[in-house]
Amino acid sequence: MTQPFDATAASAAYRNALEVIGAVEPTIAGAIRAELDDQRSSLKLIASENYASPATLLTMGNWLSDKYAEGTVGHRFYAGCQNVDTVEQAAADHAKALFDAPHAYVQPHSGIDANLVAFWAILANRIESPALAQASAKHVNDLSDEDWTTLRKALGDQKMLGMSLDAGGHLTHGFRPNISGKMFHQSSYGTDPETGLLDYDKVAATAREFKPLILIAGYSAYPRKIDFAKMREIADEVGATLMVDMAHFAGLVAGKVFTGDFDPVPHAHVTTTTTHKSLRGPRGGMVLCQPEYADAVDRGCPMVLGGPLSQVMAAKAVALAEARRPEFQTYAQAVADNAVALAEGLMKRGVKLVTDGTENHLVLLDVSSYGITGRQAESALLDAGIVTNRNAVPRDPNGAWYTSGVRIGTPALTTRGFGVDEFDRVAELMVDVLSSVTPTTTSAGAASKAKYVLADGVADKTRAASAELLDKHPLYPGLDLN
Ligand code: DSN
Repeated sequence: MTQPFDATAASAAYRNALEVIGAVEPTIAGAIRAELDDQRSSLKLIASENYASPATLLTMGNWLSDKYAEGTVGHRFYAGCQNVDTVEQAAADHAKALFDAPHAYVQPHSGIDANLVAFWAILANRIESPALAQASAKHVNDLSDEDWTTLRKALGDQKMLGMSLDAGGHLTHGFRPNISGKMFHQSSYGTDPETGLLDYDKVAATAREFKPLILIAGYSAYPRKIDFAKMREIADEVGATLMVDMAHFAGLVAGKVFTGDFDPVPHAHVTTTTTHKSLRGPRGGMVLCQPEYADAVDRGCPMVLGGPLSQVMAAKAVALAEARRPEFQTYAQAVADNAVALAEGLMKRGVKLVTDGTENHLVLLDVSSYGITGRQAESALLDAGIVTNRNAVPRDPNGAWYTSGVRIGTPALTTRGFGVDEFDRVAELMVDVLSSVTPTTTSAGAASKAKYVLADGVADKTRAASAELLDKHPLYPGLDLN
């Protein structure tokens, strides 16, 4: 499922690049080589990571990086941006075609940046404040103290409603330590305590009572799809703007696994995403929106973003071109099918999953029945060469640091070519490790939340079994740095 590439040409390109880099700073050339070895030899199950194609990766290492291009295509604050214009236009055109979106803004450097652009655009578009209108039209450096005082006052009265962090929402959806929780009065909707599923009637009831300016849908740890048509109905009923953060599942939208009511783009006023997770592009962000938000979205730089990273916009164009090929739809369907196989493989071996399954690319394990925390599970799995991340489960008694959960996903290993049988074997290996972990006891006699012992031989046995799977599906087949 790796994007096909010319291994001879890519090998020569990387060998030559590493020679040039190594002549200046061998430590860095060594770290780049070592990272490839590490990625090749571990079972990468982090739900938000993937393996971009050599074409996408190579696009980021060149002189486009040296060009400033604040502004938008054809309207730059710097001279000589004709090639960046070509790059940005190509990326936006691919994004619009891929997602059937009226407008695309490809400058955000990350998902958080994309969300900030969206927040600002929604405020600028929805709030009838002369100060906001003036601020949108001004360079950020030209805002007076008086402008900012008025803005803060106007912003302080606006409200955002998003999924709670605890239920799988993201920290930029109004979590207090994030700027979103400071810019807006915030409220959240959770999931049903029995099923773990989103209850749309409850979301509607909360929205009616809270009356948010922005209703956010999207998640980083909810293993189900969302009905965006229903979310739009709720937003319309209360006069909210529907913003969808599809960072995690953009690849499933691009690959036509999520269509109709489950495709956010036609239903949301503004859709944000990252480009590197299931979408398999470079690390970065993007905003798609309906025409009425386009002007305000395009003011993202310089309002909340620094100068665009032209080399990353170029890599977005390459990755989006790849995602427009029919093979990407096959890949996206395999990501979803593999997630079901992984979930079933875990459940049939006795693992408790949040929502008892999955409908997307991710699976959230509740490891408390093993008598361990998410942190102990994450560390023990890593000892055995299985890379995951700990994650809170709804109403987690261990909080967000130690947690009771482990979040895993299928995008990366599906790129390597793993299928349902291999994911069932991955489930078996994970269960072998989880059932061999014992928490150590603290000096006060309590079970530690961080320290543990993994039974002798389990790590080595798991690594050997993983190596068999990984050797069958090499990462970047034929790519040789020596
Ligand atoms: N870091 C991303 C994730 O892992 O979901 C989101 O911020």
